[in-house]
Amino acid sequence: MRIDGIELRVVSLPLVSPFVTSFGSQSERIALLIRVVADGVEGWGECVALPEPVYSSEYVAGAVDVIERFLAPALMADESITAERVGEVLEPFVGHRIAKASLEMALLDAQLRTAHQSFAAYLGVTKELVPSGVSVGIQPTIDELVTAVGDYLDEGYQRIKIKIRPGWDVEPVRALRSEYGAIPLQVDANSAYTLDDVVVFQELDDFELLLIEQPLYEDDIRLHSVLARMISTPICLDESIVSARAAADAIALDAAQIINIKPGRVGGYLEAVRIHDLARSAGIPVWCGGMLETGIARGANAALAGLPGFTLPGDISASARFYREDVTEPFELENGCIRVPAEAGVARLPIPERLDECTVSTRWIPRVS
Ligand code: OSB
Ligand code: MG
Repeated sequence: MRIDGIELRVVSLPLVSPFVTSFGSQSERIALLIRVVADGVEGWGECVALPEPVYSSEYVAGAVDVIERFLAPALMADESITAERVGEVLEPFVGHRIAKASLEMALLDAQLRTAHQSFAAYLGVTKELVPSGVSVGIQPTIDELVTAVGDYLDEGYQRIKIKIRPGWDVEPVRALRSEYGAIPLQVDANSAYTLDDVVVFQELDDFELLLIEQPLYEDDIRLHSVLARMISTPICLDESIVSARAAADAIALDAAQIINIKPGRVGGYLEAVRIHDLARSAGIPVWCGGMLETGIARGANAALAGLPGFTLPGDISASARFYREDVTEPFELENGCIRVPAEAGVARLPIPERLDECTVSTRWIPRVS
């Protein structure tokens, strides 16, 4: 394809309630959307960076900058760029995987629209529904947590994940087990602990959690393998798995018994598939993580989660989990599942008036020659 130009659009969507994690509290989703025009066809992508570098080193304004200065010009210089070659063309630029992923997604969307092919068909996915889990933020009180989780269970969510941090870990889990019994339950620490906290994880071992997500720092792959030998609950890595190479290392070191695959964090859906493939051949279960996606990318995650190695429910909730009004038609829960989109393309298209309402800024990067 020959790219005519790339539009970067920052949007702001209020959240239905603040989302509190060990790295901070968010009450709106400021997101970067990508619209690429190539061979006269439009493709959409979503950049899942947060507005601040608190989950990963990437952030919205940084993604805009690196795309405008380096990534977009490199892609436009290649007159026959394809989504499959985005990774290699952008390889000289170190890091910035979330930004790269958003461009790959937009190009793949344009490509599949031209080919009248759905993302599921492209991936070879035939499942129509994938089980839906929900990520529950840190609540002001245990009672509020118990109520919030009860509401999600009533809605049909098939797995509950709660965010933990020092001081909000064993007691919230104990309360949920005593109120709801043997529900599928897991916790996510977002790197808030060190090996000195091993007693917390040993106490959590009593509660039959599905997994503990990212207890230690992003670059502590070796220390996760040390921790794994001291506890019985499986360790699942999120932040640490930035590429297929990192996944291979974590598996070889027994640092991850389970892997959370986020297409943005690993540089795109194509790298996500490679991680799925290598985890599957190593017998490591995977599930699809979330980054408060808008409707643009939510369905693409559902399609990815239709691959056979995704044997645990993902953080792919209904749009209403985060947004009263999304930029697209919302994704809804159907018997605790999200439907894998059957339409051509990767993205669900935004509703133009809705998009304009929540747009904060737009810039168009034209092709120069
Ligand atoms: O660690 O999985 C995480 C959201 C933003 C950044 C990191 C994480 C999360 C979530 C939300 O847990 C998952 C979702 O989008 O439903
Ligand atoms: Mg996580």
